[in-house]
Amino acid sequence: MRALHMVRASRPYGDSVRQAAQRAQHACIDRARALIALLALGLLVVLSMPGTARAEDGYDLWLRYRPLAQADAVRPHATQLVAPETTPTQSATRAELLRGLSGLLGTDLAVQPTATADGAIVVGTPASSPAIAALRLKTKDLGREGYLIRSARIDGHRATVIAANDDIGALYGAFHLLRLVQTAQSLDALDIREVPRTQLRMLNHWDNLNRHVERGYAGESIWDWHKLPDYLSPRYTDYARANASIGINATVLNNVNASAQQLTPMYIEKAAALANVLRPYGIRVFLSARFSAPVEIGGLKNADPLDPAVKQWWKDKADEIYKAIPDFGGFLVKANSEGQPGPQDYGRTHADGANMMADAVKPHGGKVIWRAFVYSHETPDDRAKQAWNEFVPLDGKFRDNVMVQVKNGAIDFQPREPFHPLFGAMPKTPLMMEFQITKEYLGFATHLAYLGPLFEETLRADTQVRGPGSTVAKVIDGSLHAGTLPKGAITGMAGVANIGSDRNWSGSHFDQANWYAYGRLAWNPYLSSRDIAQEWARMTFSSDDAVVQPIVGMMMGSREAVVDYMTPLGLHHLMGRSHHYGPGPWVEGGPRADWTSVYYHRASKDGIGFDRTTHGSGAVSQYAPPVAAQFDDVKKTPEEFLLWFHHVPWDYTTKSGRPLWGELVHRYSQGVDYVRGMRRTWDGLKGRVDDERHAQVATFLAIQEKEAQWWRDASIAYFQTFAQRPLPEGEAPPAHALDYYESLEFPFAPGNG
Ligand code: BDP
Repeated sequence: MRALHMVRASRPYGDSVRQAAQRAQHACIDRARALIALLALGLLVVLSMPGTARAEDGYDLWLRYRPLAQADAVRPHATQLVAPETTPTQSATRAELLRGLSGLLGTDLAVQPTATADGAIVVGTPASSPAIAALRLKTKDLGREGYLIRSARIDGHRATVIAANDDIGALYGAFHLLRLVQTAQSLDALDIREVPRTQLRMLNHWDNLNRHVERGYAGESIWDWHKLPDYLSPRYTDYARANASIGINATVLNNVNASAQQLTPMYIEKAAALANVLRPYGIRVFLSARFSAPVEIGGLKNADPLDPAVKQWWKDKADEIYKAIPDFGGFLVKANSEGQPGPQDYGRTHADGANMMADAVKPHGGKVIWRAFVYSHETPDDRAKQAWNEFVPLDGKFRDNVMVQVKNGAIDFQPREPFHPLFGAMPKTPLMMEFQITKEYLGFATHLAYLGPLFEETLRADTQVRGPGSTVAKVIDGSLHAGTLPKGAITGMAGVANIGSDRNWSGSHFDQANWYAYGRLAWNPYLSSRDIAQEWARMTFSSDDAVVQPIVGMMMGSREAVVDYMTPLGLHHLMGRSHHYGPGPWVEGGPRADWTSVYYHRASKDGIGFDRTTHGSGAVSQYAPPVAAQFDDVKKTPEEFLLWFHHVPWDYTTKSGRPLWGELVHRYSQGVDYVRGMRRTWDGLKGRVDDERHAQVATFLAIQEKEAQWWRDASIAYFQTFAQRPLPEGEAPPAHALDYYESLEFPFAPGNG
C-alpha cells in the first residue's frame, strides 16, 4: 500500500506508469538501504559505547569480552601478539587472546613472530618461544600449570610476558591477563606468579546417559550422548574454555549413581570424543564407575574386590579405556551409599574396593576417587557420625593413587553445616573436598544464593588437629599433613556441577558465579569470596562500580539469607521429600528415618535441635578436642550451629536476648526481608544491566521472595505446633494454615534422582 501511494505521488510527466513504478521502487530500495545502513551504524555506535546495556543471554559467561570503558589505558599494552601456534593448546591460547583483546579493545592485534614495537604481549614457554627462553625467567618451580606474568623489555620494546613451563600454564596465564583487562586493573609493572594450590580441580557431573541431570536445574545434560562421538557440539569447546579460564582441569562426565553402561565400548568411544575436545584446555576426563559393573556388563558372578576374576576384569577395563583415552584420569566411586553396590556387599572394606580399582588404573597413572558419603539407615548411629566411623580406621590403608572425597559437611550439602569431622582426621590419606555447586538444597536455580561464602567458611574452618590454624584449606592442599601423606599424594577439590543445556549454562545468571567461585577457590582455597564476587560481577555485568558494588552487596549476604529463611540456627534437612523442593519440616515415616525431617530437627514441646553433645549422639567427639569442647558447650557453640549440636528449650535465651522461639521466627523473617532488599537493589540497576538479563533476574528474585515467604510461613506454622507460643509482636502470621502447606505436592519438580 505504502509503495503504491509513493508511485502515484512522485510520477513526473511523460513517464510511463511502469517506468515510474520502477523508479519509485528503486528510490524505495535506496531509502531502505540507507535506513539499514543508518541502523547498522547506530547499532555499531551503541555496541562500541562502553557500559551500554544491550541484550545478552548469558551464554558468554564471564568471558564476554565486550568493549571496555578503559580501553585507551590498555591499548598501549596490547599492540601486538607474539604467541606460538604449533600445538592445540597454543592455538587455543592464541585464539583466546585475540578474541578477548580485540573484543575488549575494539582493535585487532597484529600477530608477530617477535616483538617489534612497544606493547607486545609475548606468550609461551622457554621451549616454544625464543623470546621467553632469552629472558631466562625462573619457571622451574612453576610446575606444569603455573605461570608468570611480567612487564619486561624485549629487544628494547616494552612487553607483557606470560611465561610457563608447559603450554597449559601459558593458557592459564593468558586467561589471567584477560581477567586483569576485564576487571580494569593496571597493566604497568606486572609481576605475577601463580601456581595452583591443589592438583585436581574437578567438576562432578551428575549426568545420566538419558541426559537427565540428577539435581540439575539448568536443563538437560550438556553431553549429547546420543549424537556422540560424531557430533561435537561447539558448546563442548566453550565449556572447556570457561573451565580453563578458572583453572578447572578435570571432569567426571557421569553421575555418581552410575550406570554400568558408561563402561561399555560404545560409551567409552563417546567419552573419548569428549576427552579429545577438552584435552587442549588441560581438562582430563574421569568416569564414575559402578562397582557392580563386572556383573552387569562383564557377565561375572560377583563383584567381590578380592576375587581374581573381578580384579582382572577391572584391569582389562582400565586397559581398554586407556587405549581410547590415553590421559584418562581415573574412576570416581560411590559405593555402599544410598543403595549403591560396593565392597561391603561381599564383606570387604572400602579400602579393599578402592585398592582393587586403584591397582587397575595404576599402570596408566590413573587415580581412584572414593567417596566418603556413606551412611546407612540400618546403622543405628547418628547419620552425621557414620562416614567418620567407617573411614578413620582405614587411614593409611589406601593405595597411594586413591583419594577420599569428603563432602564439606557431615550430612549433605545443607545451606549451612559445620565442617566435616573427617577433615584433619585422616592424616595419611589425601582428602578431596566435595562441594555442591548445583543448588539442590538452596532453592534450585531461581534463588539467588552466592555460594562463595559457604565454600570460604568451610575452607577457613579450623580443625585444630595440629593446633590453631589447622584449617580445612590446609588439609585440602596437603600442607597440614605433608609429613604423613603418602609420597606424591595428590590434592584436589571437586564441585558437583550446575551446568546444563540451558542457554545460560547454569539455569540462572547468578548461578554462573557459583561455578566461577568454585573454580577460583579450587585453584587457591585461600582467596576471599568477596574478591571473587567483585571479579565475577565486573566480568559478567559491567565494569562500572555503580553496578558492581550493589551486585556484590546482594551476593555476599544471599547465602545467609537462604540459611535464615530455610534452616536458621543450625537446623538442617527440612526440605520436601525426594525432590527437595520447598519446605517439608513435617516429613516423617517412609522407608528410612534418616531421609525424614523429624530425624534432624527433633522438635517437641520441650524444645528443638539434635543433641550431638557427649550427652547425646556424641558426634562432637569426632572433632579435635578443642573443637569438640566448644561444640559440646551450648554457650560456646557458635549460634549458627546451635540446633545442629544441641536440643534447646523454646525459651532458651539467645545472644540477641530473644528467647529461642522468638529468635527463630526473627531469623525466618530476616531471610525474607533480605530477598526484598535484593529486589529493591536489582530494580535500581534497571538500565545499567542489559534488559534481557535484568528482566530474568528480576523475575527470579520475585520467585525467590515468594518461596522464601513460603519457607518462613510453612516452617513457623509447623514449629509453632511444638513451641505453643504466640508469634512475637510485629511478626505476621503465616498466610495459610499448616495443613495447606503439608498438602502441597510437586511430582514433577526438576532434578529428582
Ligand atoms: C544427595 C542427593 C542425591 C545424590 C547424593 C550423593 O540428593 O541425589 O545422589 O547426594 O551425593 O544430596 O551421592
